[in-house]
Amino acid sequence: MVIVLFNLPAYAIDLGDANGDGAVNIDDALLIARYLVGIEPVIPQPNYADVNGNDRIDIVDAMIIAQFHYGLRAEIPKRLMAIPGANPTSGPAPLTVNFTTDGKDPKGTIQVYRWDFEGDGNWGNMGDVVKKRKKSP
Ligand SMILES: [Ca+2]
Ligand SMILES: [Ca+2]
Repeated sequence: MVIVLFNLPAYAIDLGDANGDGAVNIDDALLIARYLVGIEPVIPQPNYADVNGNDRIDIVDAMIIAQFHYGLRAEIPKRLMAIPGANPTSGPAPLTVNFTTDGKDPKGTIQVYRWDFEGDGNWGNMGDVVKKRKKSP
């Protein structure tokens, strides 16, 4: 039996959804603009509002979102959240694999890494490198 691990995609989030409605559009740009002049007291998702990543929410972020909304910008900036990896990625069972991740947190520092190898919602707190021994799938 040979175990082959799928390449896991990096998890990235679209920035710009400041109001948290699941879409990046002019409403987010207007929300930021209203927030900056004091009409709106809070931005529901401030970590998504700083689209240019300069650690400030300002009119440039609103302009980038507006440019995206009106088609003047093809893509909205993304922020990479985690880069999962495995080594080795295949081999005969039983296979011992080092799972790794290089995570990014928009808020700053990652406090804990959690892994759910069984996919059952039970998360184990471990480090950013985890060794697992896999039997046959
Ligand atoms: Ca939105
Ligand atoms: Ca910004």
